[in-house]
Amino acid sequence: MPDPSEIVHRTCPLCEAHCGIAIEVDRDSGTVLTVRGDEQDSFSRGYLCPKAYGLKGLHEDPERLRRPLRRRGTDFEEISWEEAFAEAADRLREIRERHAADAIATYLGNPNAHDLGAILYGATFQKALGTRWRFSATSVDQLPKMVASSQLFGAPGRFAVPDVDRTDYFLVLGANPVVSNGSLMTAPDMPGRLRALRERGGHLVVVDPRRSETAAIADRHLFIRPGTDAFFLFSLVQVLFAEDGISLGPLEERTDGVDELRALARDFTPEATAAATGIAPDAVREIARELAAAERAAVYGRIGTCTQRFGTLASWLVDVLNALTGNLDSEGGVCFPRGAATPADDTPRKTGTFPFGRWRSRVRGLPEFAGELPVACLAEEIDTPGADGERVRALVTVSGNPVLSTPNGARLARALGRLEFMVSIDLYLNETSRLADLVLPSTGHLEHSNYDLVFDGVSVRNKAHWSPQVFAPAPDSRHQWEILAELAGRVNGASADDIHDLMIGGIARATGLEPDTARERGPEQILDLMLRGGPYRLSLEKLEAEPHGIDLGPLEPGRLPRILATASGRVELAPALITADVPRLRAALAGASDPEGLVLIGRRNVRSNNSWMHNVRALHKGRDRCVLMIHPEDAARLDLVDGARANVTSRVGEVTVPVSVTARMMPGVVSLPHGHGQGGAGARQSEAARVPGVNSNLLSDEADLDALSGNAVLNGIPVRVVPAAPV
Ligand SMILES: Nc1nc2c(c(=O)[nH]1)N[C@H]1C(S)=C(S)[C@@H](COP(=O)(O)OP(=O)(O)OC[C@H]3O[C@@H](n4cnc5c(=O)[nH]c(N)nc54)[C@H](O)[C@@H]3O)O[C@H]1N2
Ligand SMILES: Nc1nc2c(c(=O)[nH]1)N[C@H]1C(S)=C(S)[C@@H](COP(=O)(O)OP(=O)(O)OC[C@H]3O[C@@H](n4cnc5c(=O)[nH]c(N)nc54)[C@H](O)[C@@H]3O)O[C@H]1N2
Ligand code: SF4
Ligand SMILES: [Mo]
Repeated sequence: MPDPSEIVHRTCPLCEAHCGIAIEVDRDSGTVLTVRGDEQDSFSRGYLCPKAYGLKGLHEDPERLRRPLRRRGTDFEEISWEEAFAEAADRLREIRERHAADAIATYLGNPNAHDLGAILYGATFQKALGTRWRFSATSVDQLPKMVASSQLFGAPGRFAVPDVDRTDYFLVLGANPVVSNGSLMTAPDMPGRLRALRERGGHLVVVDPRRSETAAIADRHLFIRPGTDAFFLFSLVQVLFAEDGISLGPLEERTDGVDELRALARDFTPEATAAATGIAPDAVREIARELAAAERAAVYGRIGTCTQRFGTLASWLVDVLNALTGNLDSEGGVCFPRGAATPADDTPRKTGTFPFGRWRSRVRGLPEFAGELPVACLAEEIDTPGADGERVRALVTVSGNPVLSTPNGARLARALGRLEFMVSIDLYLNETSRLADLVLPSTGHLEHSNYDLVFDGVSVRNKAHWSPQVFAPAPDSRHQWEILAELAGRVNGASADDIHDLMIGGIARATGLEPDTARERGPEQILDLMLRGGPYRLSLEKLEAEPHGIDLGPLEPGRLPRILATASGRVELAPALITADVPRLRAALAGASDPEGLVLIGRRNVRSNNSWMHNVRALHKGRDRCVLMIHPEDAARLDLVDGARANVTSRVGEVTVPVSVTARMMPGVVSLPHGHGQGGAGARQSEAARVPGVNSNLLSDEADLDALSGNAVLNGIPVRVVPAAPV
């Protein structure tokens, strides 16, 4: 008997690290035998985290949906794809005609960014609907960083990425890459890379209200009061100016706003901000001096610095510090990666002041950015009465679970129940899709090919890695891009092929190249054209020949002048949109928050991915991870002991959870992970629902935003904690 097992090499699509993996499969049974790290992948060198093995569980999960479902009362019935597409398109068209294009909202979740087909066709699908009411996980994530980049560098997607393999000094705020494996910083094996940094004599400094897994391996950890990073960062800037620590390096000639910054930072002395941040003035001065003295340093902030009240100011100040210390666009500092599927000529096609607030949400007047509105206002756009054409009546969710992932999930779930029509493109019947009229499941992660298009743009090394399909798709199934193309076509009386031809035509014109017609219509044909038109003149064929990926070298310093898209053609260190928010920060310093009150922050767990993958038993089993961490002094004051249950209340909701008493928390701060609370009538994830935990976004407040960007505040939520009544 021939051995039916075979090893397929590709990348793991589950998080931004995109580790190279070797999947051993049994072709006869269509099952995964093993998932290993690919030792020959020059980027990930065999690293993987426990989640990668979850690919097997996901592929084989009997509760993963394979066929379209239609709501029937409180349950669902399977229907054919033709019925599903016809019904979705008819209802959407009808709502658009009766009300307005803006009566249909869309919500794109995080996994879209990890799927080539979804990236390419998702944007086209949204355009085809013609709505301006577009929402996504961006506004519970990196929106502040995008607003900051748009003003500093002229483009929202130009992220300065830490050159982590060559830096000597790494200052990390509000990120826990040892667990999350890095974000807006694609770097497989962050634990190994941080170890290597220390082994070569470098320093890792972590600023976090919790002694996180990353803080635990750092040279220095500073507790910070949640939401006060902008104060701390401004103090660093103030010290740099006061002590002549500024040195912009080669970018000096291309940078504006330095004098304005000096003036803005003047009052934020370490003494003035210490009470708010909880960081002693001496510590601030030491860090400022170390940053200035380090040959090569990188400052990096992520979820904790974005999803807070001053998210944009904090994100901006992170890059300001990189610039002022000569580390922007510099080896071992922060750099701008160059993706293989980006235009070879990367001088910006459009320059100017990046637009902001071209339209506003109906109820609260929140600003549009890059074509989207903040998701914190989705519920009110549905549940607030309004005239025809003014109110959201229908919703399409694409790989998203906003009921668990966005603020005030309870209100959102109620609002979704009031829609005239809702479609969810999702792999599962979960807390969101269970409220839909139609659920359209796409093929599983191993049933389609992939390319990490988005994450090439934030990678700590330039590289290109093709991921072939591992298994043939289940019979009569549809890829995500096929679903999106079909719907995009049908709502406008066109075909999926028309949609594809339109897309590829655009890229052919931009690159001056002809598509490879030997390849079928679809994302592969489009990617091939993008690669051939890209800076390394690759092609899909060349990628297919390199199963362990192609290393395109370290980050290139000195790229920024060429790619700057600001109106001035210079780095705008003090852009008007952002500096206009500084008075709000100053006012907050004057009225510093109630030090007696507790505030809630979030965390991630290495065995799950936001709100999903909880149905994979191999990952989900074991102890309950949805516990409230609290400092011993706070626990004693509140009469809570380890393992006891507590009621946690915020302005908008209440949950009851077990507590874990630990000195790893800063006093006055409690931590609860997000992405838990699975279940609800109609949901079909029995393993997840076995130990569901609670939805931390029942506590996050849809009214509490980073006022500048509209991003949700998911860290620093005022809460009251009391012992729960015995059950
Ligand atoms: N309190 C709090 N809330 C948070 C955060 C936090 O730190 N604290 N983090 C925020 C962040 S950073 C993010 S990115 C968001 C995430 O928010 P979302 O993107 O809304 O939620 P996910 O939990 O990622 O859910 C992904 C959904 O996609 C489905 N899915 C997975 N893969 C595929 C696929 O290939 N095709 C299809 N069709 N469906 C698929 C899953 O079943 C699941 O329903 O959550 C945010 N919410
Ligand atoms: N295992 C696993 N990996 C993941 C995910 C997952 O759910 N599970 N999600 C993926 C996604 S979508 C993303 S966006 C990334 C996010 O990746 P990271 O940005 O690394 O996110 P977290 O792990 O939530 O770490 C945020 C840290 O900020 C701290 N923090 C909270 N509030 C503040 C504050 O006000 N100031 C400061 N300085 N710190 C604060 C928290 O204590 C926490 O340690 O992770 C990705 N990787
Ligand atoms: S860190 Fe884990 S989940 Fe992320 S890509 Fe690597 S193996 Fe996959
Ligand atoms: Mo995220």
